[in-house]
Amino acid sequence: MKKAIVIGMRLSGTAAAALLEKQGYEVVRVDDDPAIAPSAPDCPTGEFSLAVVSPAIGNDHPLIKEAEACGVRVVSELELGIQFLKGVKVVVTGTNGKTTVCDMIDKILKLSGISCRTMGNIGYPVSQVILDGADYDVNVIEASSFQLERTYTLKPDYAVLTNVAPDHMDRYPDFESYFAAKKRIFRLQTASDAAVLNYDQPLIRELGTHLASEVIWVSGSEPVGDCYIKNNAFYLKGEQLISVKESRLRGEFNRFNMMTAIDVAARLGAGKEALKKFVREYRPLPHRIEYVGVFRGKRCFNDSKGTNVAATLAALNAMEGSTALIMGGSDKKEDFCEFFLDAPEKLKFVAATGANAEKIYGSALKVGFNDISVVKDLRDAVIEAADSDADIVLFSPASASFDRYTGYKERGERFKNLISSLK
Ligand code: UMA
Repeated sequence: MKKAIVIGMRLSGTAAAALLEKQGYEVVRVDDDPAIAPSAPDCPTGEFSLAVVSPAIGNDHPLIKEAEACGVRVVSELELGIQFLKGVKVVVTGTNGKTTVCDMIDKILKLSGISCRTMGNIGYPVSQVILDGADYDVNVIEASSFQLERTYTLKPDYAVLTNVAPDHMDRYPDFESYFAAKKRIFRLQTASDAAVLNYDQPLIRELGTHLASEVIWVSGSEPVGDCYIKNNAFYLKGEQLISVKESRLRGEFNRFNMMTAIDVAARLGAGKEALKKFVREYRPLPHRIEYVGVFRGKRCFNDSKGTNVAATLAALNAMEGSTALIMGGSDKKEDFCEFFLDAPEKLKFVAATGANAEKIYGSALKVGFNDISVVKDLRDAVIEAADSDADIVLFSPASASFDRYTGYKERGERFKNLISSLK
């Protein structure tokens, strides 16, 4: 019997192991958390013909190194799952906005009566979709850089790169390595596939000049693609679709996300009425610049999904008034000096909390931003931010959540609970 090892046993690992068993493999499950599974296999690594790694497992993990040294094929969970996917593959990556763009494409296609489902980094492993046994005309796959590593057969019909900025610098030696993982999305594409690219980022514009795929540009500033904004209205193929004002989404980046989704969905058969309905009705996903109510007279926004500097700057720019920002969490080796230098004037106060709070504080002072304090926990941060002179409280950590929470969702729920329970 063929033998496989699965490393990391939460959502991805559990689904991958079950899928492998269905394919006739004897599966050994391992995890560094002893409460979940043994940390090492009970047989020599050379006995495995395949190793499947969960996204959280870094390349320097000893079991990966050992498997490679023994000549074992090592693949990501995404690579395992996609081999069995039928239907069109829309794969979305990028530093920020990828979950939103996937969700938007999915919503438009559903409004158009096209069978589809979202999967991947959005929270549902591709392997689990295969196990579920349902086929979709369109698979909308959110792919993180972690999942794109160790993919070898991924050939999306549409490969979307929303944007790129430093992130996960705790995992990659440098920005180039992170970007290289993202670029794997285009590796096997040919002229019959499409790359949907951000025209406004020079790095991505340059990338577009040497891809084999057809390039579809999306721009927030120039009408270079099929979908663009002119005179405050969304246009598609030269025809006015709907006024931008009919959408309730905040921030330029959200309009960019919408243009991306409209363009891709229209190519997949979405009708004009469905596109208009989408613009009118789409609401932001939880934890993304989510309005959560008023506390001590201040409007409060939960942006717990703001896990890197670029995302937090985008959230800050979307605020309509002077803002007190709550930030901090587990550190991803980002440069917070840059953050304070780039922050708009509306940033009036920062309450830093979490594992990297002192680092954020030091960076702020270093570049002359002095309206900052380090606080014990999120509760104190909410109180300090609300009692500051700013009109708005924004919780957008620019950091991962794993110092105190299981993920950005739990962190965002905690913030929302504080806003509703504190007096
Ligand atoms: N583990 C080890 N050794 C390690 C590291 C982790 O054994 O060195 C174990 C942990 O003990 C744990 C398991 O691995 O049991 C965790 O693996 P995982 O985090 O990969 O867990 P999953 O539940 O499979 O979640 C993953 C994605 N997680 C990450 O990329 C960190 C989820 O994205 C994704 O939704 C899910 O697969 C389904 O595809 C989350 C995420 O934070 C939302 N993504 C990052 C982001 O969006 O920035 C990339």
